Amino acid sequence: QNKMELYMSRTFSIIKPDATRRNLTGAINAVIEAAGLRIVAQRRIKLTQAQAETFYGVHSERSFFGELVAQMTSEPVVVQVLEADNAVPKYREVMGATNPENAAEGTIRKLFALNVGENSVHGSDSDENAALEIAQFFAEEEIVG
Ligand code: RTP
Ligand code: MG
Repeated sequence: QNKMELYMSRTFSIIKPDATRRNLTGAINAVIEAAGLRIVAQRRIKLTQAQAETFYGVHSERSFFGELVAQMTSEPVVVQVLEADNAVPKYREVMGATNPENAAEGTIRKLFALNVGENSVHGSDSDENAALEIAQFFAEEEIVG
């Protein structure tokens, strides 16, 4: 095992319905790949109500929860596993701020997001959550690094 592999880590990504609806899967993947993140697993699915509620369970008491679940189940999403050096913080940087009005130039949300709810992508916020989220959608043998 070389040094590169030793420091590789994973994050979980979702290309959200507002983006798949506008045919932006490829454009978003191009930004992801240009930033040095490798797409090591990917599947297009329609989230069920239960899957979306489980996935965003941490936000269940928030005012926007109903809207968030409705939005995430409205149309297909693309679930992905991304691999890189420091994958979690790297992808958060590539995504940009939650509200696209605050997102930096060149970030996915600055380029493509419509508003704070329809913000085109999800990315894990910690290594711990990344592992949990990946396990919710992918078997280990589906992830090919
Ligand atoms: P995500 O979990 O989707 O990667 O986004 P995030 O970490 O940047 O933001 P988070 O605070 O975890 O919120 C999750 C998602 O909920 C929606 N949201 N809507 N209407 C609102 O004020 C509001 N705030 C958050 C967004 O879709 C956000 O990505
Ligand atoms: Mg979050």
